[in-house]
Amino acid sequence: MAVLETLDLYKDGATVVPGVLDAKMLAWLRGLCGDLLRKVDPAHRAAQRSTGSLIQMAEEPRFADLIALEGAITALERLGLSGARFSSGYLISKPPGGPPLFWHQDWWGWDHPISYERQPTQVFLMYYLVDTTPSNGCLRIIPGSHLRRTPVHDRLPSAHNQSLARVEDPDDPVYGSMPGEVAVAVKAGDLVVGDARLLHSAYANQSADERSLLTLWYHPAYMTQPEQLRARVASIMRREEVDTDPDGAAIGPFPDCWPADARTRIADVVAAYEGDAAPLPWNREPSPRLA
Ligand SMILES: O=C(O)CCC(=O)C(=O)O
Repeated sequence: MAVLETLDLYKDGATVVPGVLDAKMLAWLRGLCGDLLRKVDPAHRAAQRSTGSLIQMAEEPRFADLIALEGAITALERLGLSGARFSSGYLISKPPGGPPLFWHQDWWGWDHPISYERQPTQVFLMYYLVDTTPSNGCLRIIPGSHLRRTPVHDRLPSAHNQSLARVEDPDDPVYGSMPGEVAVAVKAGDLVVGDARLLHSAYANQSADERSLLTLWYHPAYMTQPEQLRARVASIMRREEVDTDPDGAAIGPFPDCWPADARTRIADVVAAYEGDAAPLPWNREPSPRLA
């Protein structure tokens, strides 16, 4: 498999910013995530074999310091992504022996013309808590697939579904190698920034250790994004998306469900919306309109 030495966010759809988490923050996050993962229900693990267990950050106010992390906001600014606001995040853990993640892209706003512009409207910030390689389940991407339709788009079903998450058919090509794939191996504490439109996936975890990842969604230039988009983003953040996020309703509206001190720490970075525009319709079908 190919490994590119450097990745460009705009050209390739993702990039790596080294060492954004210092040793102290990394150790603290490993402790916190280890505690949370010990409580994961085995039934959830079975239902989420491909993705790995998913724990919403909205469930744990101690993630406030990561959501508002200055080093990450500065890294985004240096990448030309100022004014980014947070909507949601997950602790994703792939246990030893965990299968590959299915190929997918995460953008849901394909009905809006902004989806076809070079500047991303939604990016993931991924922090792996261990060094990653293709042997323990590192990220893999199809460079350029955020802006350009590729043969891989035509081989994929529409986004996530339960059968894919359970790996009911391990021979489905959606888990396999794809033409043009590139491995994104990182050091623990590096930050991977990626465009939500990018086709990506992760290798199987063939190691003896858990491969944990904290992934957070941010929306650059949020206050100048179209109102319909902001209305949808804010509704995702408040966990109102019961169709697409069945666990969300149980947690309660975010960030209101957090204690006041944690809410204060993230106040400047949350994707609030007070207007009355109708939310943009949810459409995760990778668009045939891509060039
Ligand atoms: O588990 C990984 O490495 C990638 C996770 C991912 O693709 C996602 O959160 O959309």
